[in-house]
Amino acid sequence: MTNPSSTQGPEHRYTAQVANTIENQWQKYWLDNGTFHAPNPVGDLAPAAGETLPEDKLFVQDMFPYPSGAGLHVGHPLGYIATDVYARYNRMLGKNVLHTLGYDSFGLPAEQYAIQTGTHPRTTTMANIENMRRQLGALGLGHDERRSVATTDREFYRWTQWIFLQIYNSWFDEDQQKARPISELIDELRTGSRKTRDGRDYNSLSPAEQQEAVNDFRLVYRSNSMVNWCPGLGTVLANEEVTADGRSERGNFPVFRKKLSQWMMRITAYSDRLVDDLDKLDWPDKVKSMQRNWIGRSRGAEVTFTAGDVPITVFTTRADTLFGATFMAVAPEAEIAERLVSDEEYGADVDKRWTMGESSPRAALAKYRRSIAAKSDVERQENKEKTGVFLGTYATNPVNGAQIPVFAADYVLAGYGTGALMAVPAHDERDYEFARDFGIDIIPVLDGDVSESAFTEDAPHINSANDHGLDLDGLGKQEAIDATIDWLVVGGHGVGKIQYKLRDWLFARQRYWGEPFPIVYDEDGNAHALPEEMLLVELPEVDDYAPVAVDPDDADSEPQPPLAKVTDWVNVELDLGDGPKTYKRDTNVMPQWAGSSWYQLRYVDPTNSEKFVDLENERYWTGPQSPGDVGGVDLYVGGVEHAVLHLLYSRFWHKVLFDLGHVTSSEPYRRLYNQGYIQAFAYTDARGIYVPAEEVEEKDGKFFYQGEEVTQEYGKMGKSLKNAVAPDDIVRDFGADTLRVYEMAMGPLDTSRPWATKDVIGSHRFLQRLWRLVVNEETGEVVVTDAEPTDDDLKALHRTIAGVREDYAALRDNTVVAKLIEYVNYLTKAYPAGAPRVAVEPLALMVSPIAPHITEELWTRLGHDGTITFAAFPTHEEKWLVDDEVELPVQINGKVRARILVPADAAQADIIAVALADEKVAAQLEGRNLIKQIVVPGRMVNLVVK
Ligand code: ANZ
Repeated sequence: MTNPSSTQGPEHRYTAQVANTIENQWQKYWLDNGTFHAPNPVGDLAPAAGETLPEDKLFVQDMFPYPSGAGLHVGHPLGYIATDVYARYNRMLGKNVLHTLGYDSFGLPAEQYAIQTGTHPRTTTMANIENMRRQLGALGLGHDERRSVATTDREFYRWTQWIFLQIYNSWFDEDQQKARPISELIDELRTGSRKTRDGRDYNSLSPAEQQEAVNDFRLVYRSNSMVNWCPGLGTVLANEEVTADGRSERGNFPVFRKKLSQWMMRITAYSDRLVDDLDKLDWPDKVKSMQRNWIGRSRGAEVTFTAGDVPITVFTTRADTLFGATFMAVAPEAEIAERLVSDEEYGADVDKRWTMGESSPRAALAKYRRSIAAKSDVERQENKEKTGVFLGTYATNPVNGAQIPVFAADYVLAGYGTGALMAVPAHDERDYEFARDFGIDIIPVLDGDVSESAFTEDAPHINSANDHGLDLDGLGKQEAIDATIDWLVVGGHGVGKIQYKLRDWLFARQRYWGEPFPIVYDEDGNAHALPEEMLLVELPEVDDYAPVAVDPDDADSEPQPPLAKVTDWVNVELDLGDGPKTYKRDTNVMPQWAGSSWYQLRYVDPTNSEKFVDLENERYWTGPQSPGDVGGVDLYVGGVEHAVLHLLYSRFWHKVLFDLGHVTSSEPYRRLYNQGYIQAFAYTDARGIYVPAEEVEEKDGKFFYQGEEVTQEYGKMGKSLKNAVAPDDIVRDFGADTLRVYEMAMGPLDTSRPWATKDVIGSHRFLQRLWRLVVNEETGEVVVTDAEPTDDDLKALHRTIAGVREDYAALRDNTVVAKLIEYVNYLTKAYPAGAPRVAVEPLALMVSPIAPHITEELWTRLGHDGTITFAAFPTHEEKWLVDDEVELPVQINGKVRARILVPADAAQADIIAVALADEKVAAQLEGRNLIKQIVVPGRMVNLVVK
């Protein structure tokens, strides 16, 4: 679609061509003059001599993009434009505004591309960044380009490795609830004021054992953990990357659950702080609750049952339902299953559904384990069909001595709680399904109906008393839980306990395009962290980026990362304090989340070669603003899809850095805003193949492509859906300002909306009208006059100012545009031949955050020097906001019977007079006595009659 106004009309009309010329000029001006350079308190970016640092500052940040080769479509910059508008508005309020955009440039796509083509990922990544910079640059985003970093920059990932070392060299002190340097731990272990994890005396250990004892505390540690191993891709995968049928989302290879030694980060140490500090953040409730659920703190109890002489401890949030526990279940792979499984044959009376057709529990357990090996946790939790085998063992319920069967069942997760549960089918849905399928008793202990499904609501307890002092009958939930836990504690059967769903962070990937670990191994295989001075550990150049290929179906294979092949890099001679020795480098790389876990801090001090960020710069930009404030970036805008992983990891890293005294803020992002998405229609033909959306025509509610009817669907925009619209094309056909206005006007920023190229012209026409208020389209002359504005003008102006100020501050740019359109229309109608300058200049200022280029141009034409960027945003005068007349409801005996219009400053007596004269009021009063008349100023008139 082209813009008709770009080719026709008077010479000085605002056309796409004019827009493009102006836009290029001003973008060059901004760059040449460093217009968006925000000064720092200290260091390279400190103000030049004679300049001062504004006290008031604002740090605005976007979730940075992955520089994909596909380039941008018009949906991508929605959030970037909104933050730019907000940043520009705040510059006009006199604030020092930090706004830039970096690139999250490590990661799989560049590496996959390298594997296919042999091009180095750095080459493709840099080219993609260049292309994105060009595309975004054309939109006039006011970024401080000096602060734009890429996570693949050597000067960036040096510090990512440095932060890794900080975390590695720390431990979490439970008593102080904070990270402390590992050296302080060693002191405490030596003096005996702290015990090793296994309780042994530190000083009696061998040096290797001491090392081990210290490693047990580190915030980074190696663990043998269950991972999703995908031999076909040669790497382990996150749960999210595995499909429901146990295959890799990319490549569709089999994925196996396997125990592998992996680097982990102890994020779970921070569970409580990560939950509790959410209350201090200005974030969408939805995101907060997603984080709460992800961390999943449950308060409950651990209860110990006994099976012969084997104790089975379970975690339960409902200790009060103990009398309804009719079986127990353990995770099939848990070690406890091994200890519980009976070596006897199944008795003849054992239900056939319980045995998988085997004659002994041991054989049944082995068979069962094989059948579930490939399932992920998510799948196991969700699977509707409950499966399991009887272990041939019975356990004693501590409250009533009942003998209940113990099963291995895969809906029990090995990694949660104790890996064992007491099943209360009457009141737990999963237990109910299992009991129903396996023919186990369902005993209600809450007064509700359990004939069809579990009763999970609150109700008084029933069937819940024993002869040993526990009587819950009639009690409500919390009282009963408290009473049960007290009883269990006294009898030594249990303790109160808090559980978390959060797991430690698997921090290693067997890939190439990521940050190498600053870790080496000595001859005995002991890991050593490199000293800071040995950073950067540069990613070596290789010819072959692929992981060593292994048989995709070989579950017993081990990952062999691409870096393992670079032997002259892997083997190094280093002096780590005890003379030169040969070491082997760790060949894993960090996950893509690493760089994004701290990039906001590098924006603050991008060129600092001494520190990752200077504390004084950090304090200025992200330090706490008031007592109790957690600090952080003032506004962070991005998609809700990052609600957990990225935003949890960055909070974790930030808190460690805070604990160690490297930053003054205890949270990375004070305020978070999730923008919606620009969506689009896509069309498929009869074969289900996408056809180019822009060539589809609509006739009577049906859609046609080259004469054939096609089907419309609505959703994402993307190259593969053939419905992507490139910002470049819209900029070419209408100008960047039009694109900006259109995207901001489409709807509230936090909702998703459909793109419609045909509607873009509306935004363009608005800018043309704005242009005409300053420039005569025929002659090019400036048309504003020195006439005095009328009262009506001033009212319209000041109302607009007051409204848009509020809207800009609240990121309601769509209503800003609506108000500005109204004001432009008002002036256009009132002054066909030229409006008063004092009514037009504030308009240019108000539009400039959204449409910066055209307003720079108009500002110059109106006779101002330099950029509009720092011109003061207009302020309103209160008196123009007061209405001359107000409408008041008239209530008679509490019911509104009429509405009257009175002068805003009318006296009470006059208001009553107007009210009584009103026809409807008069009709109501007829034949009755008025006994009371009250005027609530500005609000209403109240009459009482009898
Ligand atoms: C008895 C009971 C009765 C339970 C009842 C719930 C309802 P949240 O709240 O998510 O923390 N559970 C314990 N360990 C488990 C494991 N390893 N895998 C799967 N489920 C496990 O969940 C805690 C509840 O989940 C616990 O409380 C336990 O079932 C189950 F009416 O115990 B409950």
